[in-house]
Amino acid sequence: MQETRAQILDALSGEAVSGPALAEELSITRAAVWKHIEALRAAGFEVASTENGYELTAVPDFGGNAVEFGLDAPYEIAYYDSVDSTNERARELADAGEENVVVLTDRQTDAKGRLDRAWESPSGGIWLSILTRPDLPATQAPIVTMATAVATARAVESTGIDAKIKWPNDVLVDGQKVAGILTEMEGEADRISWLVVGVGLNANVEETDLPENANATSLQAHEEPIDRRACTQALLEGVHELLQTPQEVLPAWRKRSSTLDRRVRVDTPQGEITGTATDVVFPGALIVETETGTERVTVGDCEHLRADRGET
Ligand code: BT5
Repeated sequence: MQETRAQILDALSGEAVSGPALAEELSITRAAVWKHIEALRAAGFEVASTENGYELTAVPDFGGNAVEFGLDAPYEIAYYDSVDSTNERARELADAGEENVVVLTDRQTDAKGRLDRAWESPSGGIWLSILTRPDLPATQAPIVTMATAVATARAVESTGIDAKIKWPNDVLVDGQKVAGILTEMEGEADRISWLVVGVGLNANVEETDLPENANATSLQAHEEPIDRRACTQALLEGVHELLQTPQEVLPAWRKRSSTLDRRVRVDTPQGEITGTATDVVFPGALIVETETGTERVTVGDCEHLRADRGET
């Protein structure tokens, strides 16, 4: 958001402030204050003119300005009403040298899941990609994905809904997928150049707009209405906070895991592994006890098996 407008919003967050007082505080003219207030109104902020001065009475429901306002994380928001894929936009920003930018949109027309699968993104979801340049070797990138899964689960919890995480990074509500994460990066083995972590969270979307046979759900199906602005802020703040304290990521992940202590079948590039998932270890590998020994799985699609029904 434009710097002076952000300062005006900050100033108005507590109490009403008069035009002259704002002008003095920000070292701008009264006419400039008026122009900025008009621009904020046009952007959806409700600023009342009272006898005590300007008063902020409402913030837009969603959008770049809404999410940036009051956000306690160092990310700039690049908002689109509609975009092909936020990960694609973020990759372009990475190529242009940007960092700490979040591409956010209301709907996507060509969004991606892992392994070239498609991701349905109707209007009303929280579809975003965080572009950072973490000071990590490429091999440790999965910890960023794990942190994002925890932050997404916590953001869901902030709406009053219980969330679990299925390895590696699906967020589930009542056993159904409510969010997915796609991490992409570029760099040398010893250092990541850029990393884009994309999150698709089915917030205010109809379940009927989600793919059939995908066991998908939306937050809206469990609790209404979902405050997308607050939920997005919680998610971004959670990611930022966890990346400062990486040692907290796996304990928080384990606490919400729906995979640990279960029979699983993991489809990996090296073949299928079946056994009991016993732990997750840095930077995000799943430990599976199989009949022939202990396996440490770093990538793959995981299926939970029902112990009581055999491995079908
Ligand atoms: C994922 O892939 O779960 C990662 C999804 C990442 C999407 C975000 S949205 C913002 C950013 N921009 C992008 O272009 N992508 C990221 P995967 O584990 O491969 O799951 C994909 C499968 O989930 C599909 O094959 C469907 O079966 C199912 N699916 C598709 N859309 C879904 C949805 N909205 N909710 C739940 N399941 C869905």
